Amino acid sequence: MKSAVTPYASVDVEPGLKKIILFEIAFPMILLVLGITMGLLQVLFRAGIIRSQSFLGINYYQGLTLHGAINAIVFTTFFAVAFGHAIIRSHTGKPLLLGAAWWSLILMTGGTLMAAVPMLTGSASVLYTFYPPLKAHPAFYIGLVLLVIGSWIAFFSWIPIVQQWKRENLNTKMPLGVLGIFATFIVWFIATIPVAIEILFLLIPWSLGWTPTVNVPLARMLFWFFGHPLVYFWLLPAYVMYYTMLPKLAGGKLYSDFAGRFTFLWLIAFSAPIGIHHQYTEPAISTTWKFVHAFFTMLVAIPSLVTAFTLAASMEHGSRENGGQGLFGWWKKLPFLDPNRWLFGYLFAGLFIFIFGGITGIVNASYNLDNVVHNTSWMPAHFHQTVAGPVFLAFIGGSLLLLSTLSGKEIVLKRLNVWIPYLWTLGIMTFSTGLFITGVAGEPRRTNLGLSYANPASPLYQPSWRAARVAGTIGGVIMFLTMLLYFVIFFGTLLRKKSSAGALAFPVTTPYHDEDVAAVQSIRPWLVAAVILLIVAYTMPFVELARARYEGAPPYSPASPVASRR
Ligand code: HAS
Repeated sequence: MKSAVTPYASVDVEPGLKKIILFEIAFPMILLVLGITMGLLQVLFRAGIIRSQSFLGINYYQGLTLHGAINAIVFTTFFAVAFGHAIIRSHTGKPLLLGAAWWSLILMTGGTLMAAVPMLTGSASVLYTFYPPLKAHPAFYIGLVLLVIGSWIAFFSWIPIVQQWKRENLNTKMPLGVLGIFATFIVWFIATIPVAIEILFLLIPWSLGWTPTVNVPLARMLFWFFGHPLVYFWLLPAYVMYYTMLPKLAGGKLYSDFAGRFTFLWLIAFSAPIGIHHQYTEPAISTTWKFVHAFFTMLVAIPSLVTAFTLAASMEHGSRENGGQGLFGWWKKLPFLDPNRWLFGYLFAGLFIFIFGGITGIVNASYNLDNVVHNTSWMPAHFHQTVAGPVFLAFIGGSLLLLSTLSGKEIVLKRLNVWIPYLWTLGIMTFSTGLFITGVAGEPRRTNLGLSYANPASPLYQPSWRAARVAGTIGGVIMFLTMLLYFVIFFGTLLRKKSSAGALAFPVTTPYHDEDVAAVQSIRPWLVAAVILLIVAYTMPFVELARARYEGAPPYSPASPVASRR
Protein backbone atom coordinates (compact mmCIF):
# COMPACT_ATOMS: atom_id res chain seq x y z
CA MET A 1 0.00 0.00 0.00
CA LYS A 2 1.24 3.47 -0.84
CA SER A 3 0.64 6.72 0.98
CA ALA A 4 -2.14 8.95 -0.27
CA VAL A 5 -0.38 11.55 -2.37
CA THR A 6 -1.77 14.89 -1.33
CA PRO A 7 -1.75 16.86 -4.55
CA TYR A 8 -2.94 20.04 -2.95
CA ALA A 9 -1.49 22.47 -0.53
CA SER A 10 -4.62 24.57 -0.43
CA VAL A 11 -8.33 23.64 -0.15
CA ASP A 12 -11.32 25.96 -0.43
CA VAL A 13 -13.66 25.35 2.47
CA GLU A 14 -17.32 25.98 3.07
CA PRO A 15 -18.04 29.40 4.68
CA GLY A 16 -19.71 27.70 7.68
CA LEU A 17 -16.64 25.61 8.46
CA LYS A 18 -14.42 28.63 8.02
CA LYS A 19 -16.44 30.50 10.65
CA ILE A 20 -16.34 27.53 13.03
CA ILE A 21 -12.57 27.09 12.81
CA LEU A 22 -11.86 30.81 13.09
CA PHE A 23 -14.09 31.08 16.17
CA GLU A 24 -12.44 28.03 17.75
CA ILE A 25 -9.07 29.69 17.23
CA ALA A 26 -9.96 33.25 18.28
CA PHE A 27 -12.21 32.58 21.31
CA PRO A 28 -9.65 30.61 23.38
CA MET A 29 -6.97 33.10 22.31
CA ILE A 30 -8.95 35.87 24.04
CA LEU A 31 -9.14 33.72 27.18
CA LEU A 32 -5.44 32.98 26.82
CA VAL A 33 -4.69 36.66 27.42
CA LEU A 34 -6.14 36.17 30.91
CA GLY A 35 -4.43 32.78 31.33
CA ILE A 36 -1.02 34.21 30.47
CA THR A 37 -1.54 37.23 32.77
CA MET A 38 -2.31 34.79 35.59
CA GLY A 39 1.01 33.11 34.77
CA LEU A 40 2.82 36.39 35.35
CA LEU A 41 0.97 36.78 38.63
CA GLN A 42 2.20 33.33 39.70
CA VAL A 43 5.75 34.33 38.90
CA LEU A 44 5.43 37.49 41.01
CA PHE A 45 3.87 35.64 43.96
CA ARG A 46 6.55 32.96 43.85
CA ALA A 47 9.37 35.49 43.47
CA GLY A 48 8.29 37.13 46.72
CA ILE A 49 7.53 40.36 44.83
CA ILE A 50 3.87 40.03 45.88
CA ARG A 51 3.69 39.13 49.57
CA SER A 52 -0.01 38.72 50.21
CA GLN A 53 -2.77 36.16 49.87
CA SER A 54 -4.22 37.96 46.86
CA PHE A 55 -3.40 40.71 44.38
CA LEU A 56 -5.90 43.01 42.65
CA GLY A 57 -8.65 40.91 44.19
CA ILE A 58 -7.30 37.65 42.74
CA ASN A 59 -6.38 35.00 45.27
CA TYR A 60 -3.17 32.99 44.68
CA TYR A 61 -5.04 29.70 44.13
CA GLN A 62 -7.77 31.38 42.09
CA GLY A 63 -5.10 32.74 39.74
CA LEU A 64 -3.36 29.36 39.56
CA THR A 65 -6.66 27.66 38.71
CA LEU A 66 -7.38 30.16 35.92
CA HIS A 67 -3.83 29.78 34.60
CA GLY A 68 -3.94 25.96 34.47
CA ALA A 69 -7.56 25.57 33.35
CA ILE A 70 -7.41 28.14 30.54
CA ASN A 71 -3.94 27.35 29.22
CA ALA A 72 -3.85 23.59 29.64
CA ILE A 73 -7.50 22.54 29.26
CA VAL A 74 -9.54 25.14 27.37
CA PHE A 75 -6.97 26.47 24.86
CA THR A 76 -5.64 23.01 24.05
CA THR A 77 -9.07 21.37 23.61
CA PHE A 78 -10.35 24.14 21.33
CA PHE A 79 -7.17 24.04 19.25
CA ALA A 80 -7.26 20.23 18.93
CA VAL A 81 -10.86 20.35 17.66
CA ALA A 82 -10.26 23.26 15.25
CA PHE A 83 -7.06 21.66 13.95
CA GLY A 84 -8.86 18.31 13.66
CA HIS A 85 -11.58 19.91 11.52
CA ALA A 86 -8.88 21.47 9.34
CA ILE A 87 -6.84 18.29 8.88
CA ILE A 88 -9.79 15.98 8.23
CA ARG A 89 -11.29 18.49 5.78
CA SER A 90 -8.07 19.09 3.87
CA HIS A 91 -6.48 15.60 3.91
CA THR A 92 -9.65 13.71 2.92
CA GLY A 93 -10.88 16.48 0.61
CA LYS A 94 -14.42 15.81 1.89
CA PRO A 95 -16.89 18.30 3.38
CA LEU A 96 -17.52 17.85 7.11
CA LEU A 97 -20.86 17.42 8.90
CA LEU A 98 -21.46 21.08 9.65
CA GLY A 99 -24.44 20.58 11.98
CA ALA A 100 -22.33 18.41 14.28
CA ALA A 101 -19.45 20.89 14.10
CA TRP A 102 -21.77 23.71 15.21
CA TRP A 103 -23.14 21.63 18.12
CA SER A 104 -19.62 20.80 19.15
CA LEU A 105 -18.70 24.51 19.13
CA ILE A 106 -21.83 25.52 21.08
CA LEU A 107 -21.29 22.92 23.82
CA MET A 108 -17.58 23.64 24.17
CA THR A 109 -18.15 27.40 24.35
CA GLY A 110 -21.15 27.12 26.69
CA GLY A 111 -19.24 24.72 28.96
CA THR A 112 -16.20 26.98 29.06
CA LEU A 113 -18.27 30.04 29.97
CA MET A 114 -20.15 28.06 32.59
CA ALA A 115 -16.92 26.89 34.23
CA ALA A 116 -15.40 30.37 33.93
CA VAL A 117 -18.01 32.05 36.15
CA PRO A 118 -17.16 30.17 39.38
CA MET A 119 -13.44 30.41 38.61
CA LEU A 120 -13.69 34.19 38.18
CA THR A 121 -15.86 34.64 41.26
CA GLY A 122 -13.53 32.54 43.42
CA SER A 123 -15.88 29.61 44.02
CA ALA A 124 -13.79 27.09 42.05
CA SER A 125 -10.20 27.61 43.22
CA VAL A 126 -9.44 23.91 42.89
CA LEU A 127 -6.56 24.00 40.36
CA TYR A 128 -6.67 22.21 37.02
CA THR A 129 -6.49 18.83 38.77
CA PHE A 130 -9.57 19.60 40.96
CA TYR A 131 -8.51 17.03 43.58
CA PRO A 132 -11.05 16.65 46.36
CA PRO A 133 -11.34 17.64 49.16
CA LEU A 134 -10.91 20.95 47.31
CA LYS A 135 -14.47 21.60 46.26
CA ALA A 136 -15.82 23.74 43.43
CA HIS A 137 -19.24 25.13 42.61
CA PRO A 138 -21.20 22.51 40.58
CA ALA A 139 -21.16 24.84 37.53
CA PHE A 140 -17.39 24.29 37.27
CA TYR A 141 -17.73 20.52 36.94
CA ILE A 142 -20.80 20.69 34.69
CA GLY A 143 -19.00 23.20 32.44
CA LEU A 144 -16.06 20.80 32.09
CA VAL A 145 -18.40 17.95 31.15
CA LEU A 146 -19.98 20.09 28.41
CA LEU A 147 -16.56 21.04 27.07
CA VAL A 148 -15.63 17.36 26.82
CA ILE A 149 -18.95 16.31 25.25
CA GLY A 150 -18.55 19.07 22.65
CA SER A 151 -15.11 17.74 21.71
CA TRP A 152 -16.48 14.17 21.46
CA ILE A 153 -19.18 15.32 19.02
CA ALA A 154 -16.53 16.76 16.72
CA PHE A 155 -14.59 13.48 16.81
CA PHE A 156 -17.65 11.28 16.20
CA SER A 157 -18.63 13.47 13.25
CA TRP A 158 -15.28 12.78 11.51
CA ILE A 159 -15.65 8.99 11.67
CA PRO A 160 -18.21 8.56 8.79
CA ILE A 161 -16.21 11.03 6.66
CA VAL A 162 -13.02 9.02 7.02
CA GLN A 163 -14.84 5.71 6.56
CA GLN A 164 -16.24 6.98 3.28
CA TRP A 165 -12.77 8.14 2.22
CA LYS A 166 -11.45 4.65 2.97
CA ARG A 167 -14.16 3.00 0.87
CA GLU A 168 -13.25 5.25 -2.04
CA ASN A 169 -9.48 4.68 -1.67
CA LEU A 170 -9.24 0.97 -1.00
CA ASN A 171 -5.54 0.36 -1.59
CA THR A 172 -4.26 3.57 -0.14
CA LYS A 173 -2.95 4.24 3.34
CA MET A 174 -4.97 6.55 5.53
CA PRO A 175 -3.33 10.00 5.21
CA LEU A 176 -0.77 10.35 8.01
CA GLY A 177 -2.35 13.55 9.33
CA VAL A 178 -5.78 11.90 9.55
CA LEU A 179 -4.27 8.94 11.42
CA GLY A 180 -2.61 11.41 13.82
CA ILE A 181 -5.88 13.24 14.48
CA PHE A 182 -7.70 9.94 15.05
CA ALA A 183 -4.96 8.86 17.47
CA THR A 184 -5.35 12.21 19.28
CA PHE A 185 -9.07 11.80 19.77
CA ILE A 186 -8.99 8.08 20.57
CA VAL A 187 -6.51 8.89 23.35
CA TRP A 188 -8.83 11.73 24.43
CA PHE A 189 -11.91 9.51 24.38
CA ILE A 190 -10.22 6.82 26.48
CA ALA A 191 -8.92 9.48 28.88
CA THR A 192 -12.19 11.28 29.38
CA ILE A 193 -14.23 8.21 30.40
CA PRO A 194 -12.63 7.87 33.88
CA VAL A 195 -12.75 11.61 34.50
CA ALA A 196 -16.41 11.65 33.46
CA ILE A 197 -17.03 8.90 36.04
CA GLU A 198 -15.15 10.93 38.65
CA ILE A 199 -17.07 14.12 37.90
CA LEU A 200 -20.54 12.63 37.40
CA PHE A 201 -20.55 10.08 40.22
CA LEU A 202 -18.22 11.56 42.84
CA LEU A 203 -17.73 15.30 42.45
CA ILE A 204 -21.05 16.70 41.21
CA PRO A 205 -23.21 14.85 43.81
CA TRP A 206 -20.74 15.89 46.53
CA SER A 207 -20.62 19.47 45.33
CA LEU A 208 -24.43 19.64 45.19
CA GLY A 209 -24.54 18.38 48.78
CA TRP A 210 -26.25 15.09 47.86
CA THR A 211 -23.38 13.07 49.34
CA PRO A 212 -21.62 14.27 52.53
CA THR A 213 -18.11 13.01 51.73
CA VAL A 214 -16.00 11.91 48.81
CA ASN A 215 -13.53 9.05 48.35
CA VAL A 216 -10.31 11.02 47.82
CA PRO A 217 -7.91 8.22 46.70
CA LEU A 218 -10.53 6.91 44.24
CA ALA A 219 -11.10 10.40 42.81
CA ARG A 220 -7.36 10.92 42.49
CA MET A 221 -6.84 7.63 40.68
CA LEU A 222 -9.70 8.34 38.28
CA PHE A 223 -8.20 11.79 37.68
CA TRP A 224 -4.75 10.41 36.76
CA PHE A 225 -6.33 7.68 34.67
CA PHE A 226 -7.41 10.75 32.66
CA GLY A 227 -4.49 13.04 33.48
CA HIS A 228 -1.70 11.12 31.87
CA PRO A 229 -3.31 10.35 28.51
CA LEU A 230 -4.35 14.01 28.63
CA VAL A 231 -0.70 14.99 28.10
CA TYR A 232 -0.57 12.89 24.93
CA PHE A 233 -3.83 14.46 23.79
CA TRP A 234 -1.84 17.70 23.98
CA LEU A 235 1.26 16.26 22.35
CA LEU A 236 -0.35 14.40 19.44
CA PRO A 237 -1.61 17.43 17.43
CA ALA A 238 1.90 18.86 17.77
CA TYR A 239 3.28 15.55 16.46
CA VAL A 240 0.85 15.77 13.51
CA MET A 241 2.41 19.13 12.68
CA TYR A 242 5.93 17.74 13.13
CA TYR A 243 5.37 14.75 10.90
CA THR A 244 3.22 16.31 8.19
CA MET A 245 4.57 19.88 8.02
CA LEU A 246 8.07 20.23 9.47
CA PRO A 247 9.95 18.16 6.83
CA LYS A 248 8.29 20.18 4.05
CA LEU A 249 9.15 23.45 5.81
CA ALA A 250 12.74 22.20 6.08
CA GLY A 251 12.75 21.81 2.30
CA GLY A 252 12.58 18.03 2.09
CA LYS A 253 10.55 14.92 2.88
CA LEU A 254 9.54 12.90 5.92
CA TYR A 255 12.37 10.42 6.46
CA SER A 256 10.06 7.53 7.34
CA ASP A 257 6.31 7.21 6.92
CA PHE A 258 6.39 4.10 9.11
CA ALA A 259 7.91 6.05 12.01
CA GLY A 260 4.97 8.47 11.99
CA ARG A 261 2.36 5.73 11.91
CA PHE A 262 4.14 3.71 14.58
CA THR A 263 4.37 6.78 16.84
CA PHE A 264 0.67 7.60 16.59
CA LEU A 265 -0.47 4.00 17.07
CA TRP A 266 1.93 3.22 19.91
CA LEU A 267 0.63 6.27 21.77
CA ILE A 268 -2.94 4.93 21.45
CA ALA A 269 -1.84 1.74 23.21
CA PHE A 270 0.48 3.15 25.87
CA SER A 271 -0.83 6.63 26.82
CA ALA A 272 -3.33 5.47 29.38
CA PRO A 273 -2.03 2.49 31.41
CA ILE A 274 0.56 4.66 33.16
CA GLY A 275 -1.40 7.22 35.24
CA ILE A 276 -0.11 5.84 38.55
CA HIS A 277 3.32 7.33 37.85
CA HIS A 278 1.68 10.52 39.16
CA GLN A 279 0.79 8.64 42.34
CA TYR A 280 4.03 6.98 43.44
CA THR A 281 3.41 8.47 46.90
CA GLU A 282 -0.23 7.34 47.06
CA PRO A 283 -0.61 5.14 50.16
CA ALA A 284 -3.53 3.03 48.91
CA ILE A 285 -1.67 1.55 45.91
CA SER A 286 0.94 -1.19 46.33
CA THR A 287 4.51 -0.89 45.05
CA THR A 288 3.93 -3.75 42.57
CA TRP A 289 1.40 -1.74 40.58
CA LYS A 290 3.42 1.42 40.83
CA PHE A 291 6.33 -0.53 39.33
CA VAL A 292 4.13 -1.86 36.50
CA HIS A 293 3.08 1.71 35.65
CA ALA A 294 6.72 2.84 35.84
CA PHE A 295 7.65 0.10 33.35
CA PHE A 296 4.86 1.04 30.94
CA THR A 297 5.90 4.71 31.26
CA MET A 298 9.35 3.84 29.94
CA LEU A 299 7.61 2.23 26.95
CA VAL A 300 5.60 5.39 26.24
CA ALA A 301 8.85 7.31 25.74
CA ILE A 302 9.83 5.05 22.79
CA PRO A 303 7.76 6.86 20.12
CA SER A 304 9.19 10.21 21.23
CA LEU A 305 12.72 8.84 20.80
CA VAL A 306 11.69 7.50 17.37
CA THR A 307 10.30 10.98 16.63
CA ALA A 308 13.56 12.65 17.66
CA PHE A 309 15.65 10.60 15.21
CA THR A 310 13.07 10.68 12.40
CA LEU A 311 12.68 14.44 12.52
CA ALA A 312 16.41 15.04 12.79
CA ALA A 313 16.89 12.84 9.68
CA SER A 314 14.05 14.65 7.89
CA MET A 315 15.57 18.05 8.63
CA GLU A 316 18.99 16.86 7.51
CA HIS A 317 17.46 15.55 4.27
CA GLY A 318 15.69 18.88 3.68
CA SER A 319 18.84 20.84 4.35
CA ARG A 320 21.04 18.68 2.08
CA GLU A 321 18.45 18.99 -0.71
CA ASN A 322 19.07 22.71 -0.47
CA GLY A 323 22.85 22.62 -0.46
CA GLY A 324 23.53 21.84 3.21
CA GLN A 325 26.90 20.13 3.67
CA GLY A 326 29.24 18.60 6.23
CA LEU A 327 28.69 16.69 9.45
CA PHE A 328 27.19 19.67 11.26
CA GLY A 329 27.32 22.35 8.55
CA TRP A 330 23.90 21.32 7.18
CA TRP A 331 22.18 22.88 10.21
CA LYS A 332 23.01 26.31 8.75
CA LYS A 333 20.77 25.71 5.73
CA LEU A 334 17.58 25.29 7.75
CA PRO A 335 15.04 28.17 7.53
CA PHE A 336 15.33 29.32 11.15
CA LEU A 337 14.51 32.97 10.39
CA ASP A 338 12.74 32.77 7.04
CA PRO A 339 9.59 34.97 7.31
CA ASN A 340 7.90 32.91 4.59
CA ARG A 341 8.52 29.63 6.39
CA TRP A 342 8.05 31.14 9.87
CA LEU A 343 6.26 28.02 11.17
CA PHE A 344 9.56 26.13 10.99
CA GLY A 345 10.89 28.19 13.92
CA TYR A 346 7.82 27.48 16.07
CA LEU A 347 8.19 23.74 15.49
CA PHE A 348 11.97 23.57 15.73
CA ALA A 349 12.15 25.59 18.98
CA GLY A 350 9.55 23.27 20.50
CA LEU A 351 11.67 20.25 19.60
CA PHE A 352 14.72 21.81 21.19
CA ILE A 353 12.83 22.46 24.45
CA PHE A 354 11.38 18.94 24.38
CA ILE A 355 14.84 17.38 24.61
CA PHE A 356 14.98 18.65 28.21
CA GLY A 357 11.27 18.10 28.93
CA GLY A 358 11.68 14.50 27.76
CA ILE A 359 14.79 13.78 29.82
CA THR A 360 13.18 15.17 32.96
CA GLY A 361 10.08 13.08 32.21
CA ILE A 362 12.28 9.97 32.33
CA VAL A 363 13.62 11.18 35.69
CA ASN A 364 10.04 11.53 36.98
CA ALA A 365 9.11 8.12 35.68
CA SER A 366 12.00 6.48 37.54
CA TYR A 367 10.11 5.49 40.63
CA ASN A 368 12.85 6.20 43.21
CA LEU A 369 14.09 9.46 41.62
CA ASP A 370 10.56 10.80 41.58
CA ASN A 371 10.51 10.71 45.38
CA VAL A 372 13.10 13.50 45.34
CA VAL A 373 11.20 15.79 42.99
CA HIS A 374 7.52 14.93 43.45
CA ASN A 375 5.41 17.99 44.28
CA THR A 376 8.42 20.29 44.13
CA SER A 377 8.94 23.13 41.67
CA TRP A 378 10.84 20.60 39.50
CA MET A 379 7.39 19.50 38.29
CA PRO A 380 6.26 22.84 36.78
CA ALA A 381 9.74 23.07 35.24
CA HIS A 382 9.18 19.67 33.57
CA PHE A 383 5.73 20.47 32.32
CA HIS A 384 6.65 23.90 31.03
CA GLN A 385 9.28 22.15 28.90
CA THR A 386 6.63 19.79 27.53
CA VAL A 387 3.15 21.26 27.38
CA ALA A 388 4.37 24.90 27.38
CA GLY A 389 7.25 23.99 25.03
CA PRO A 390 6.59 21.82 21.97
CA VAL A 391 2.82 21.72 22.48
CA PHE A 392 2.24 25.41 23.15
CA LEU A 393 4.57 26.60 20.38
CA ALA A 394 2.95 24.26 17.87
CA PHE A 395 -0.53 25.38 18.98
CA ILE A 396 0.12 29.12 18.86
CA GLY A 397 1.98 28.67 15.56
CA GLY A 398 -0.87 26.51 14.25
CA SER A 399 -3.45 29.08 15.42
CA LEU A 400 -1.67 31.83 13.53
CA LEU A 401 -1.38 29.63 10.43
CA LEU A 402 -5.09 28.77 10.48
CA LEU A 403 -6.06 32.37 11.15
CA SER A 404 -4.02 33.90 8.35
CA THR A 405 -4.68 31.26 5.68
CA LEU A 406 -8.39 30.74 6.37
CA SER A 407 -9.23 34.42 6.70
CA GLY A 408 -6.98 35.39 3.77
CA LYS A 409 -5.11 37.94 5.89
CA GLU A 410 -1.35 38.51 5.74
CA ILE A 411 0.39 38.13 9.09
CA VAL A 412 1.34 41.51 10.55
CA LEU A 413 4.93 42.18 11.75
CA LYS A 414 6.33 39.15 9.89
CA ARG A 415 9.93 39.87 10.84
CA LEU A 416 9.04 40.06 14.53
CA ASN A 417 6.98 36.89 14.23
CA VAL A 418 10.01 34.74 13.35
CA TRP A 419 11.61 35.69 16.68
CA ILE A 420 8.65 34.71 18.88
CA PRO A 421 9.59 31.00 19.25
CA TYR A 422 13.21 31.79 20.10
CA LEU A 423 12.25 34.41 22.69
CA TRP A 424 9.81 31.92 24.17
CA THR A 425 12.57 29.28 24.26
CA LEU A 426 14.86 31.70 26.07
CA GLY A 427 12.08 32.40 28.58
CA ILE A 428 11.14 28.74 29.12
CA MET A 429 14.74 27.55 29.47
CA THR A 430 15.64 30.29 31.98
CA PHE A 431 12.41 29.81 33.92
CA SER A 432 12.71 26.02 34.04
CA THR A 433 16.39 26.02 34.98
CA GLY A 434 15.56 28.12 38.04
CA LEU A 435 12.67 25.86 38.99
CA PHE A 436 14.64 22.64 38.46
CA ILE A 437 17.37 23.85 40.82
CA THR A 438 15.04 25.01 43.59
CA GLY A 439 12.91 21.91 43.06
CA VAL A 440 15.80 19.57 43.75
CA ALA A 441 16.50 21.66 46.86
CA GLY A 442 12.94 21.00 48.01
CA GLU A 443 10.99 24.12 47.04
CA PRO A 444 7.32 23.12 46.90
CA ARG A 445 5.07 23.63 43.89
CA ARG A 446 1.58 25.18 44.21
CA THR A 447 2.67 27.31 47.15
CA ASN A 448 2.48 31.05 47.61
CA LEU A 449 6.20 31.53 48.25
CA GLY A 450 5.69 35.26 48.75
CA LEU A 451 4.16 34.40 52.13
CA SER A 452 6.73 31.78 53.06
CA TYR A 453 10.01 30.59 51.49
CA ALA A 454 10.62 33.81 49.53
CA ASN A 455 9.71 36.16 52.36
CA PRO A 456 12.61 37.24 54.64
CA ALA A 457 10.08 37.99 57.39
CA SER A 458 8.91 34.36 57.43
CA PRO A 459 10.61 31.67 59.57
CA LEU A 460 10.45 29.47 56.42
CA TYR A 461 12.61 31.88 54.38
CA GLN A 462 15.27 30.12 52.26
CA PRO A 463 18.02 32.59 51.23
CA SER A 464 20.00 29.84 49.44
CA TRP A 465 17.21 29.44 46.84
CA ARG A 466 17.36 33.12 45.91
CA ALA A 467 19.67 33.00 42.85
CA ALA A 468 17.75 30.18 41.17
CA ARG A 469 14.47 31.86 42.05
CA VAL A 470 15.67 35.05 40.34
CA ALA A 471 16.40 32.97 37.20
CA GLY A 472 12.87 31.56 37.38
CA THR A 473 11.44 35.05 37.71
CA ILE A 474 13.44 36.49 34.80
CA GLY A 475 12.41 33.53 32.61
CA GLY A 476 8.75 33.97 33.55
CA VAL A 477 8.84 37.67 32.71
CA ILE A 478 10.49 36.94 29.33
CA MET A 479 7.71 34.43 28.60
CA PHE A 480 5.04 36.97 29.49
CA LEU A 481 6.59 39.71 27.32
CA THR A 482 6.98 37.28 24.42
CA MET A 483 3.32 36.42 24.62
CA LEU A 484 2.40 40.11 24.59
CA LEU A 485 4.27 40.39 21.29
CA TYR A 486 2.54 37.28 19.99
CA PHE A 487 -0.88 38.68 20.94
CA VAL A 488 -0.07 41.89 19.02
CA ILE A 489 0.71 39.74 15.96
CA PHE A 490 -2.31 37.43 16.36
CA PHE A 491 -4.93 40.10 17.07
CA GLY A 492 -3.29 42.54 14.61
CA THR A 493 -3.71 39.87 11.92
CA LEU A 494 -7.27 39.13 13.04
CA LEU A 495 -8.28 42.78 12.81
CA ARG A 496 -6.60 43.66 9.50
CA LYS A 497 -8.31 43.66 6.10
CA LYS A 498 -8.20 40.44 4.06
CA SER A 499 -6.00 40.29 0.96
CA SER A 500 -7.47 37.08 -0.52
CA ALA A 501 -10.56 34.92 -0.22
CA GLY A 502 -8.86 32.57 2.21
CA ALA A 503 -8.49 28.77 2.11
CA LEU A 504 -7.07 25.93 4.18
CA ALA A 505 -3.42 26.01 3.18
CA PHE A 506 -0.87 23.75 4.82
CA PRO A 507 2.67 22.71 4.06
CA VAL A 508 2.14 19.02 3.19
CA THR A 509 5.03 16.57 3.38
CA THR A 510 5.53 13.44 1.29
CA PRO A 511 7.53 10.46 2.60
CA TYR A 512 11.14 9.74 1.65
CA HIS A 513 10.84 6.11 2.76
CA ASP A 514 7.25 4.98 2.17
CA GLU A 515 7.44 1.61 3.95
CA ASP A 516 4.63 -0.89 3.63
CA VAL A 517 4.37 -2.41 7.12
CA ALA A 518 1.16 -4.31 7.81
CA ALA A 519 1.29 -3.74 11.58
CA VAL A 520 0.67 -0.02 11.20
CA GLN A 521 -2.09 -0.09 8.57
CA SER A 522 -5.04 -0.55 10.91
CA ILE A 523 -6.01 1.18 14.16
CA ARG A 524 -8.07 -1.75 15.42
CA PRO A 525 -5.31 -4.05 16.83
CA TRP A 526 -3.81 -1.09 18.67
CA LEU A 527 -7.19 -0.28 20.20
CA VAL A 528 -7.49 -3.88 21.38
CA ALA A 529 -3.96 -3.62 22.84
CA ALA A 530 -4.97 -0.40 24.63
CA VAL A 531 -7.97 -2.08 26.24
CA ILE A 532 -5.93 -5.13 27.33
CA LEU A 533 -3.18 -2.95 28.78
CA LEU A 534 -5.75 -0.87 30.67
CA ILE A 535 -7.30 -3.98 32.17
CA VAL A 536 -3.86 -5.26 33.20
CA ALA A 537 -2.73 -1.92 34.61
CA TYR A 538 -5.83 -0.81 36.48
CA THR A 539 -7.84 -3.84 37.68
CA MET A 540 -5.72 -4.59 40.74
CA PRO A 541 -5.14 -0.94 41.76
CA PHE A 542 -8.93 -0.45 41.80
CA VAL A 543 -9.30 -3.64 43.86
CA GLU A 544 -6.66 -2.32 46.26
CA LEU A 545 -8.51 0.96 46.60
CA ALA A 546 -11.77 -0.84 47.25
CA ARG A 547 -10.07 -2.87 49.99
CA ALA A 548 -8.38 0.12 51.60
CA ARG A 549 -10.17 1.55 54.61
CA TYR A 550 -10.29 5.32 54.37
CA GLU A 551 -12.88 7.67 55.67
CA GLY A 552 -14.50 9.85 53.02
CA ALA A 553 -13.21 13.39 53.21
CA PRO A 554 -15.40 16.38 54.00
CA PRO A 555 -14.76 19.57 52.00
CA TYR A 556 -11.57 21.46 52.64
CA SER A 557 -11.94 25.10 53.62
CA PRO A 558 -9.12 27.59 53.03
CA ALA A 559 -10.15 29.24 56.30
CA SER A 560 -9.43 26.02 58.19
CA PRO A 561 -6.84 23.76 56.59
CA VAL A 562 -7.83 20.94 58.93
CA ALA A 563 -10.85 19.18 57.42
CA SER A 564 -13.90 19.67 59.59
CA ARG A 565 -17.14 17.69 59.58
CA ARG A 566 -19.28 20.74 60.39
FE1 HAS B 1 5.32 14.40 32.02
C1 HAS B 1 4.31 15.01 35.26
C2 HAS B 1 6.77 11.47 32.99
C3 HAS B 1 6.13 13.67 28.73
C4 HAS B 1 3.22 16.90 30.95
N1 HAS B 1 4.05 15.72 32.93
C5 HAS B 1 3.80 15.84 34.28
C6 HAS B 1 2.91 16.93 34.50
C7 HAS B 1 2.56 17.43 33.28
C8 HAS B 1 3.29 16.68 32.30
C9 HAS B 1 1.58 18.56 33.01
O1 HAS B 1 6.62 9.58 35.39
C10 HAS B 1 2.46 17.43 35.88
C11 HAS B 1 1.10 16.97 36.26
C12 HAS B 1 0.72 17.57 37.59
O2 HAS B 1 0.15 18.67 37.58
O3 HAS B 1 1.03 16.97 38.61
N2 HAS B 1 6.31 12.88 31.07
C13 HAS B 1 6.86 11.80 31.65
C14 HAS B 1 7.54 10.99 30.64
C15 HAS B 1 7.35 11.62 29.44
C16 HAS B 1 6.56 12.79 29.72
C17 HAS B 1 8.28 9.71 30.86
N3 HAS B 1 4.80 15.15 30.21
C18 HAS B 1 5.22 14.69 28.98
C19 HAS B 1 4.59 15.43 27.93
C20 HAS B 1 3.75 16.34 28.57
C21 HAS B 1 3.91 16.15 29.99
C22 HAS B 1 4.81 15.20 26.47
C23 HAS B 1 2.85 17.36 28.00
C24 HAS B 1 2.59 17.51 26.74
N4 HAS B 1 5.52 13.44 33.78
C25 HAS B 1 6.09 12.22 33.96
C26 HAS B 1 5.89 11.79 35.35
C27 HAS B 1 5.18 12.80 36.00
C28 HAS B 1 4.97 13.83 34.99
C29 HAS B 1 6.35 10.54 35.98
C30 HAS B 1 4.66 12.81 37.45
C31 HAS B 1 5.71 13.20 38.39
C32 HAS B 1 5.20 13.53 39.77
O4 HAS B 1 5.90 13.22 40.72
O5 HAS B 1 4.12 14.12 39.94
C33 HAS B 1 7.84 11.09 28.10
O6 HAS B 1 6.77 10.94 27.21
C34 HAS B 1 8.89 11.97 27.50
C35 HAS B 1 9.50 11.34 26.25
C36 HAS B 1 10.23 12.38 25.46
C37 HAS B 1 11.46 12.28 25.00
C38 HAS B 1 12.07 13.44 24.28
C39 HAS B 1 12.22 13.21 22.79
C40 HAS B 1 12.81 14.43 22.16
C41 HAS B 1 12.36 15.02 21.02
C42 HAS B 1 13.03 16.27 20.55
C43 HAS B 1 14.07 15.97 19.48
C44 HAS B 1 14.73 17.22 19.05
C45 HAS B 1 15.19 17.47 17.80
C46 HAS B 1 15.81 18.81 17.55
C47 HAS B 1 15.11 16.52 16.68
C48 HAS B 1 12.25 11.05 25.20
C49 HAS B 1 11.24 14.45 20.21
C50 HAS B 1 17.30 18.71 17.68
C51 HAS B 1 17.85 20.08 17.83
C52 HAS B 1 19.05 20.39 18.40
C53 HAS B 1 19.50 21.80 18.47
C54 HAS B 1 19.94 19.34 18.96
